[in-house]
Amino acid sequence: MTELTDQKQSALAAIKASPTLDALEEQRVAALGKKGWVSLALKTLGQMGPDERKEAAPAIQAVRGEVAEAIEAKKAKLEASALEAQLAAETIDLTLPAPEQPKGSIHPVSQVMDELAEIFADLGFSVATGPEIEDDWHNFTALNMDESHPARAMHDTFYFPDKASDGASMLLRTHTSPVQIRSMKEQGAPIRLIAPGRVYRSDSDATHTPMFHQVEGLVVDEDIHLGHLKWTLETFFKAFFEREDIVLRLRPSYFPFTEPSVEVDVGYSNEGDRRVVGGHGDDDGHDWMELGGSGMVNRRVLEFAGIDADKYQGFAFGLGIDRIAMLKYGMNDLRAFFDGDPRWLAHYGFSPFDQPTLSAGVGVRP
Ligand code: FA5
Repeated sequence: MTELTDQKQSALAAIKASPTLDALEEQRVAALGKKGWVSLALKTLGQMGPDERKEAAPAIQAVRGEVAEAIEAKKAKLEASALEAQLAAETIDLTLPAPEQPKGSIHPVSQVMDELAEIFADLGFSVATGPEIEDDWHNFTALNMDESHPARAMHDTFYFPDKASDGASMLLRTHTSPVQIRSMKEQGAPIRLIAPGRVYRSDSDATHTPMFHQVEGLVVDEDIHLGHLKWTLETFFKAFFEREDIVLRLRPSYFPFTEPSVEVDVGYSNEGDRRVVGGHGDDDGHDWMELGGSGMVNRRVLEFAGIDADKYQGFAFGLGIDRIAMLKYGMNDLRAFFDGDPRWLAHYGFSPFDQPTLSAGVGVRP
């Protein structure tokens, strides 16, 4: 026992004198480690008679407790002083001037989404959202594309391998049009909304990417006709591109969910390596760019969404947000939008402080 007391005294002294956490760990191993002197002392209990053990066991445990406690206390002390030293060494000089250029910028797609919302809010539209993981019924069937409809094949759909618990096929939505169905079912008519968001198709080249952005527009009310659609799109594009000489071409087209259907092209010219909107696409040096699809909502779609198609009519459109961003800000490759290259963002990005407003201009450059 006296030997143990001696060992304890010198261990406590060594612990107290440990200059670093590593030195302290060495002391811990020497005392409490598997082959440490405390552990060896505990092992001797097995060879003792019951009376001897009754006396020795609590004494050894007490030594063990005292050593462990001393180690913990010293450890806390060493850690606190290490933190103190770090804090003292890592000072920053608050008198240094702030960086001249603020870091970080808003992605052009986010900026354009804010611009869209600002312009359409002024026309009385609210903003709706829907899930990107969609079921077959909302993405296709309720939009008048039943399972055998050939238009389904044009969407290059990403399907999930497993079905939902109710047996529905699940997919990444191929357009924002399912938000039309969800919103009409929830709100009924009349309705006036836009729905911007991500959509997915298995498609890739300079003007197509597997993930891109669309903005859906939907207006359902009494006595709505194609003239309302044309006026809305023209008014929107003039505000968006901030010029009056925007010429739209509405081309007859086909979508299962609109009847009649029209594709929307805008006139532009090439100035250097930059496309600039404006003017008639058939003039010299001008051309047309397709920005989206639109039309009068097919009455079968209104019926699928539970709306009285004898009382209400509607128009809808779906525009490619990335395409209109390219046209407005003069970019020529859509794939760069999603490379995440900070140099591209530094060039095309927007200041976080530059919130689009109708009064200050929806497209102010940083
Ligand atoms: C549609 O997606 C219809 N839902 C649009 C619509 C809505 C029509 C409401 C009628 C009523 P479309 O597949 O043509 O239509 O796509 C619309 C626009 O999205 C295109 O004009 C184009 O600007 C853009 N777009 C389509 N595919 C891609 C892609 N892979 N990458 C980038 N933009 C794309």
